[in-house]
Amino acid sequence: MPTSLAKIGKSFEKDLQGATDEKRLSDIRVKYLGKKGLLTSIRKSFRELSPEERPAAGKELNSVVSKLEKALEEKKSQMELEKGSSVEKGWIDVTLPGKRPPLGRKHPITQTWEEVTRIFMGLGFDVVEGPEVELDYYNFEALNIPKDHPARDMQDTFYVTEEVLLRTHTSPVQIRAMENHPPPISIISPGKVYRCDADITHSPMFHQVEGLKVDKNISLADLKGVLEEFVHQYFGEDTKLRFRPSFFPFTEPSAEVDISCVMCDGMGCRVCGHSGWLEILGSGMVDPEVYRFVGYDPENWTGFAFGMGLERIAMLKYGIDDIRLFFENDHRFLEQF
Ligand code: 2U9
Repeated sequence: MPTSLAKIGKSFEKDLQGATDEKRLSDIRVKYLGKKGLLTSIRKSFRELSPEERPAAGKELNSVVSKLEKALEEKKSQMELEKGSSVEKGWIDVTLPGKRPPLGRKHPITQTWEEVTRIFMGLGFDVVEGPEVELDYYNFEALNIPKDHPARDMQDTFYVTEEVLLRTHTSPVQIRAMENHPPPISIISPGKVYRCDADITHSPMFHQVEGLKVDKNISLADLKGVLEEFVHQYFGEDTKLRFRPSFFPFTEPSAEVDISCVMCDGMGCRVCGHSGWLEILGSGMVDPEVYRFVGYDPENWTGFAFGMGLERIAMLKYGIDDIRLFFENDHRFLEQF
């Protein structure tokens, strides 16, 4: 009898281990504990034992039945637990660091915008923004570019109506600011501008920062000082500047500013066309004619202005050779900033 019980116990353990679902568990219960089950048939066989033998045999059998019932209950609870979520199963270590979602970053032009405005704010300039859809008057007329002026051909303009257009530079922002504020004034105007032009260095929409400072006794020396400080902060302390005479209808005298090539340090390379210099911006003393449009007295006030393309200075700083990369939103490009 004990041998037979031991055998049944072993067989039960094996069956239980192999049970993967509740149906199988129920079959095992029937096989061992059911009406015609193995242990039930052993209990029936006790009739053949003598009255003295029966109590001990019964006790041993009851103990085995209890063990089997307990094992079946435990297995059932385990199965129910496994059916729940990972947290219910108790398998998750909630103290482990979570999965970090991939983080976005600022567009390189936004970063350039912020860096440039930070530098000029440090030099005492306020930041002013204005409309991208402008009147012909603010974009051209008040900047000393009348309708028949040849300078209008310099910029291919997107016109909305005869008098309304997409601004071709942020200069109208400065005109509006001067109209509303008496001198002295010291502002920069970053923003989107539009020109009908597209190739590897030109985009129909690009970003500019223009600056304007009008005060008593402002001279070219002030302009040079401010631009030198900007270039040193943005491109590096060792960068050299060169002022070349130029012409703009709204500044007189005018100068274009070159910096020593950031790629070859002025030695001459493919990027600077072997000249050692890169053109980065235009500038000059505000033409007294512009003051007439905004009601400033050119006898009392002088000032300087400058303008630069954000894409251009970012391309030079980071060695980017195609402006379209800024607008394609290819993550492989954007991720590098
Ligand atoms: C006022 C008076 C004068 C702003 C200026 C430039 C020279 C200039 C270009 C640089 C590259 C535009 O992005 S670009 O194509 N700009 O060369 N801009 S002076 O002069 C002003 C502005 C406002 C009232």
